[in-house]
Amino acid sequence: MEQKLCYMAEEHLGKTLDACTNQEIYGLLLQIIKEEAKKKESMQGKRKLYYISAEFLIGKLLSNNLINLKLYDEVKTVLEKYGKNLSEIEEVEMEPSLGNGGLGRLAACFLDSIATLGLNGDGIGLNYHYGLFQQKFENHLQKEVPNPWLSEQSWLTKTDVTYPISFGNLTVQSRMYDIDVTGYENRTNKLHLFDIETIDESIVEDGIHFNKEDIEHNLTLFLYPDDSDEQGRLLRIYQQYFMVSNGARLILDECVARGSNLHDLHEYAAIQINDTHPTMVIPELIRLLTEKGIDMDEAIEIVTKTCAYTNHTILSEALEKWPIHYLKKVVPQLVPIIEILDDKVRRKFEDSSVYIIDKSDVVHMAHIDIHYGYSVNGVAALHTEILKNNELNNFYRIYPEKFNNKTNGITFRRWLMHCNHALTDFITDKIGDGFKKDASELEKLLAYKEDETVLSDLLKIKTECKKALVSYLKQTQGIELWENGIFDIQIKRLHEYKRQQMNALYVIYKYLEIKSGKIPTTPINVIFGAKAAPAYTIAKDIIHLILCLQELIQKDPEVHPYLNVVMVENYNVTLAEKLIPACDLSEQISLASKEASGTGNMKFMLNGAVTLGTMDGANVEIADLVGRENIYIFGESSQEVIDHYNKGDYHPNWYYENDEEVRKLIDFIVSEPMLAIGQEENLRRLHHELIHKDWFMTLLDLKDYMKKKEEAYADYENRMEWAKKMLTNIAKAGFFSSDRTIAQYNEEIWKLS
Ligand code: 26V
Repeated sequence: MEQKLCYMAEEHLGKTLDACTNQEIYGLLLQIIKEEAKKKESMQGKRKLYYISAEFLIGKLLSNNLINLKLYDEVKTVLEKYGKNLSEIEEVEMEPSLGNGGLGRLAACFLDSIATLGLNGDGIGLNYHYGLFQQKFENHLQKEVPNPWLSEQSWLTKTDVTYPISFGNLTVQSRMYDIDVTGYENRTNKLHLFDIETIDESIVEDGIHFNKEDIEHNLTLFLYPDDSDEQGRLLRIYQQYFMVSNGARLILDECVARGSNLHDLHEYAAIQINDTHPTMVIPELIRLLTEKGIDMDEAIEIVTKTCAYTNHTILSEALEKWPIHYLKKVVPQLVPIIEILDDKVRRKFEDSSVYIIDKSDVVHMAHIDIHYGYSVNGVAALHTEILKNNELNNFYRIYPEKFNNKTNGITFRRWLMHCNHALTDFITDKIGDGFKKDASELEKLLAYKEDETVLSDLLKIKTECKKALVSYLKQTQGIELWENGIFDIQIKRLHEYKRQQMNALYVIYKYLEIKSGKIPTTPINVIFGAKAAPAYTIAKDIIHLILCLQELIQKDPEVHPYLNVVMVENYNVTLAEKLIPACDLSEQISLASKEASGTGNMKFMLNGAVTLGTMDGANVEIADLVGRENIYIFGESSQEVIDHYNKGDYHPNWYYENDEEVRKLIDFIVSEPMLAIGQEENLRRLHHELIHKDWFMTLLDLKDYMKKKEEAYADYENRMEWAKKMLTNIAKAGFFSSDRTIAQYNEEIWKLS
């Protein structure tokens, strides 16, 4: 490696290695990694998986690829010899902005595990030039600006694959770009990202605004462009069809090249539809097959044997439905096919709730997936049960055999080996490195549960991670944290169901407590990270509340030494990698039944944080694994919550009127000191919302939450007992390796040969 790097520096840059800039070294490593990855490409496997997703939140790739190619230590040592620092070189890399939240990050973890397990499977998505917006804070408000992450030196490789893609009113020419997906000591797969060459970044002006009708120039500019108007919604359909039409053509071309006669397509391909955004791949494949001479009924059957659907949410606003006149405008060629698919359903079933096109002429995308796919899965045990028994019960009764659960997972390469070297070394030292390939081996750590030396070493590692975070945030965002304090962290998309507002109300409680002289034994850092969808008013008001509290507390010398509240700007994968290792208390406080799984909860657990959470999503499985003494559970159960919705008997006003303490916390939002810092309109709107609407029931669980959190903070003081909880959480995290999840997808859904 030393020779190679030195040679390349001379050859390409005419310099010695020590004279190269970090940017230049990054460029050299990029090239080396691409060469090494290429050596591990493989044609093995007849049936191939295609994972189609609107999002792939892959994070920076340099270290990840070095780890997976087993080059990390060697490269690091060589660079050190020449006075270079790998983590500084990492800072040069821009984080790809190809995802939004859990769904996109899951897709990235899955690609890593698919390659690691040696499975033949590629990702298919779009190459958004400005990705998801970049978040800025101005006057305590979120402002959105473009996120130009693409640069000259890039992991993308331009390919020769290009297709003409026709919409109702225009045809565009696509181009495929590939990113290598390196498996841990295994094969290299690909992430195929489609783009158009006529894209014009200069049409974006004033934040993230642009002409939404200028499809030839805007198609792949942004992930989830604002859909608060019709043009925005049409643009989403243009994007989705562009993604799946390219994907379908690629799949057919590849399968034919591998020997398929298309009648046997399902023997060559399994297509996993990641939520409903890629649903149009079903009618598109049917269309392409019939174009090639296969008759409609057979085409439908072939596609049904090939496609499988994953549901990631029960929130009705996220279950996509498109008025048929939108589809007629953007993709008229699909409309007759969707009508045939609907017609077949109507002939078979009387229950109109399972129709594809409803009586208002709206197309229910998930219904297409369920009728015309062979598998429907939820992403955690509880979520799948809710789908079967509530949300999708009418479908479950028709197709019980299609429904299955695949509890989510995370790749330990990124979420342990890359983001927490100290903990990885500590574990390796205790139980060997078998856990890197077989995560269940982490359980061996339980042998050290009573070993005080080991436990105090674990605490020391946590302290080191806190120090690293403190200095990183100081340097990059000018944020001050108490390194000797508790690190209480909530990082995830901002949504009312995730209840960041409940955490903020606790902050108010703590602020008032300290003001009244009740000083916490250990200083507390409450850290938030979250982007709100640009058109989601209340979510943005919650950000405003948190930023105002941040300032209020920072400027209050009575309180600030003991309580510190911060919201990191532009929360992304890179920040998550720094925040998670430093965390003591992991906030997973969604309203029970609403969080399909959560995957941050798993990352925190693996890094030795203890969860404070509701019995929701995968928290339920975490609680089962670690036992109630190693997790802080509060709040009403999913069944109780579902009953409240059914009966319509939750009235936040009741809590406000009848509980003086709750009223005090809520009224603080519009108190004088808050109004002196923030915008009256935003604070009043949120105040009103919490009292009169509160669709996600913040006040239902608030008191219980506050009590549990106090209990957790108190337990933190007994360091040895806390360290035992940490160790147990790490030891039991093995189940949440995405290698396990992917092995199950393969055994039960994909059956790749
Ligand atoms: C839906 C929509 C609807 C239109 C506006 C933009 C938009 C963006 C994303 C979505 C899909 C939401 C589904 C989602 O992200 N679900 C999350 O999936 C994670 C991985 O399975 C899971 O851990 C989280 O609990 C779940 O919320």
